[in-house]
Amino acid sequence: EDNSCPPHWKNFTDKCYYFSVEKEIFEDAKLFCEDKSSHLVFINTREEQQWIKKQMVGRESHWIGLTDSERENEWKWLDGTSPDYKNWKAGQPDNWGHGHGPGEDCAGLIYAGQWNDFQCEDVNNFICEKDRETVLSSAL
Ligand SMILES: [Ca+2]
Ligand SMILES: [Ca+2]
Repeated sequence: EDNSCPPHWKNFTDKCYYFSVEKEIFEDAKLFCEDKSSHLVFINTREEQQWIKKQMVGRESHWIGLTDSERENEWKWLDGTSPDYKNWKAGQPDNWGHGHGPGEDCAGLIYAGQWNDFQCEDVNNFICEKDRETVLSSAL
């Protein structure tokens, strides 16, 4: 058991992850993570994607830190970087307008961990990520 992540956070590599019990719209999920000195998860590798998928129980969708709200179809992580690794479900992102209003500009994980673009005002679970804190042993 690695206890260098806070209670209720799970460790993978050098990161800690929080899988919410809360459901929020994208912006409030983003603020929730920031309030915990973290950010909505950035999924950068297949290994990270597979680990996250394994942690997801049930069929709830989870926000990730990916949006094209600045420019349509230009998906960026919340730190401004463009995704290299991607795991979109076939046919997504589709910017579906639901027959009215704006399209879908905020990404999340659906069942089986594949990515879908949702309307940012949808209410979903979410995953926060932060660096694992380095525990320094005192040499004094
Ligand atoms: Ca979009
Ligand atoms: Ca979609």
